[in-house]
Amino acid sequence: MPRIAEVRVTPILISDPPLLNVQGVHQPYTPRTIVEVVTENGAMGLGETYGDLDYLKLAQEFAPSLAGAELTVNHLGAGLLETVRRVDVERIDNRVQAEGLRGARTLGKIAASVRSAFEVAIYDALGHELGVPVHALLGGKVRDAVEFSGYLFYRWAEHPGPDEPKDDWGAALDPEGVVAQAKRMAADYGFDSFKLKGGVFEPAQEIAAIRALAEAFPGHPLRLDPNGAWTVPTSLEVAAQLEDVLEYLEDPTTGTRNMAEVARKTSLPLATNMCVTAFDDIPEAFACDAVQVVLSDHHYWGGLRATQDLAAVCGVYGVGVSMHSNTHLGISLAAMTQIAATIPDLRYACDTHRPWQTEDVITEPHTFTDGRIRVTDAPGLGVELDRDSLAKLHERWVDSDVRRRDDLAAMRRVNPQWTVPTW
Ligand code: GKR
Ligand code: MG
Repeated sequence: MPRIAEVRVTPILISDPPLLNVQGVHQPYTPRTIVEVVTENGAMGLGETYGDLDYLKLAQEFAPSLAGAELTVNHLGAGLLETVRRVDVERIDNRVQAEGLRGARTLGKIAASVRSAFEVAIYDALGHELGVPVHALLGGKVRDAVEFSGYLFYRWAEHPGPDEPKDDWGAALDPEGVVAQAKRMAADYGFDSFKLKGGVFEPAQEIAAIRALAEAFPGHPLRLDPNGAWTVPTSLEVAAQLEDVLEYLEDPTTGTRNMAEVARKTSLPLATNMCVTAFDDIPEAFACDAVQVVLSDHHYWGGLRATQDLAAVCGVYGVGVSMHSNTHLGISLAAMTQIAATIPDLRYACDTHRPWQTEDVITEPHTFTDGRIRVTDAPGLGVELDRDSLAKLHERWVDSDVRRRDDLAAMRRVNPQWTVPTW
């Protein structure tokens, strides 16, 4: 087995458009962490995960311990858990801090998210050593292309500050704006299904937007995700009004009990990336049938193999599997595509933030055909690091004081009185 010679961890800041959600608005720049694993034979593997300070500190503390280790993934868990206990982790308020959009923060989940970047990088490096794609290391692909859904966001035309990144998507603040965004995504990327990030306006407005989408795209799978912004009665009201057009309703409310109550009283499947976000959450949630679809995410479930385990457990319980995404670059998209290619019963198109990120750290960012990404058989993840771009985005991180995603603070630049709404 080849050994690891060196591991590099690089924090970067990437530009992000002013996308709205229940906790505020995306900042002009958001952090990511890039991991490079180099083997003694010179093969290289890449990984990517959250860039918020706690994740970065943990990755930086842990990385040196891998030098000299075998290029395998099984030793990652224990070492990381031991390191995370040493790192001074900040307390956050899930309700108002963007991490809460992915469910409760625990030490285990921070470690899992960091682990995922090292695991992906090791699989990538191993793939290069052996000349095989990552999917082959995970048992092999069961499809040649992975379908993604278009991720629609209410958004402002631009960030409030001068000299902040701009794009040409324009504002989307009403049903017409949402439909125009979906039409452009369908034309440019061929997406067939759409997810609207809700929890931004009062539910009646978001119901109108979904209705407008259903009219513009008859029969296409649609999803609405307010990130737990609604009470149980509001969730039931929305579900009743959209039962005929939604493929699933994602995290209408927070907490397993509330989700279970909604699930009992609607025929719509409920999906989640907030209530079941770790293996520990599964027994209670599945026992009370709180969710019918779990959104996997190799970042916070702890990597590619954990995602396969999650899919297997869901299969046993008859719970569907789909895939969640957060702001990400091409290394993560390559990993998402490789793992999705290996999951037999992936019934739904995966989420991706891709249209919203225009910068990347790989030389050839992915393209979508008919809303799908072809599953490469090239060695590893099939992507190559763009060193100049990595250096430039790292330089931006060095020159900035942005060290975590903070949608609430970004919103308060415009409206200092703003608080997280509940309907
Ligand atoms: O990017 O604003 C966002 C999303 O709200 C993201 O943070 C969520 O984690 O996309 C995610 C979701 O499905 O909840
Ligand atoms: Mg969600």
